[in-house]
Amino acid sequence: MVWDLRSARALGVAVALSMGTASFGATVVDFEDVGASLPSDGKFYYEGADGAGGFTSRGVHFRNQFSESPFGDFWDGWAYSQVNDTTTQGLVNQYAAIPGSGVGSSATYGVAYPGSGTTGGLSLVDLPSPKTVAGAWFTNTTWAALAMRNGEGGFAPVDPFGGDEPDWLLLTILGFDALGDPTGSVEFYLADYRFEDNSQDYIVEDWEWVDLTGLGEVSRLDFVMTGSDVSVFDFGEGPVEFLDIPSYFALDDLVIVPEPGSGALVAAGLGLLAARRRRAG
Ligand SMILES: [Ca+2]
Ligand SMILES: [Ca+2]
Ligand SMILES: [Ca+2]
Repeated sequence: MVWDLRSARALGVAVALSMGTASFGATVVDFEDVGASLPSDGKFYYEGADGAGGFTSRGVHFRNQFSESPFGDFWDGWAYSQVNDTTTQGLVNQYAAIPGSGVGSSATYGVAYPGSGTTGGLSLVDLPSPKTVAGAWFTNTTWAALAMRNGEGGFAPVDPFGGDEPDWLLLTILGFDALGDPTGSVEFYLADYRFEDNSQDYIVEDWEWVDLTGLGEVSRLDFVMTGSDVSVFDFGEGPVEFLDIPSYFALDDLVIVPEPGSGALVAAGLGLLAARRRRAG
């Protein structure tokens, strides 16, 4: 695919097209506002080590949690990052997206660790008021992509994806309304080797647009990751499946529709652009 590499600028054009006026713009949560402070303390990412509990980009809040312990530092939820390492596999490179930059070669993108063996609650995204989210661009992190491509040793080894094995890694995006009630869910496969024809098997390594209009008007988004490669543990409250593949994904350019009910228009505009790109490509 060609169109999924296009920039936030192209997105802006699509949104303007669908609205009929450029001044009636959607909010594009691109992380470049918060990214302007990087590097910070010599790091090209921010994971909440100051205990702030999250950060806000373009008015949208991304939760995180950071704690220090004798066993090392623990982080979950969201980080923003400008890390461009596409080759280092492992925890030391946990804040890198596999394309090596944000959408449209932008500097900054978001990285989430929604937890392994959870049903959500860690990688929360909160909107300032209920809105339709047109969609966002998603991809794998470097660590997860390389773990699937090459396999990985350690406590719960992962075999390389390939052959006839029907491996998969799935991101489920959950919507919630202002009362906290679920509005729906959208599934996006970050890797899918379940195809009978193995030439169709894939690991996502470019930014891909995911339409989220099906969630309706939401106040909150949450994220859950599941996959084929799991270990089962029981800590006394019943068996829980923990993902062996590093449980991370990356996100950039979350597009929020300005007015209720115009989500379909934005989606149509983006779809039109996608069709044009496909034909042109
Ligand atoms: Ca960006
Ligand atoms: Ca496997
Ligand atoms: Ca296959």
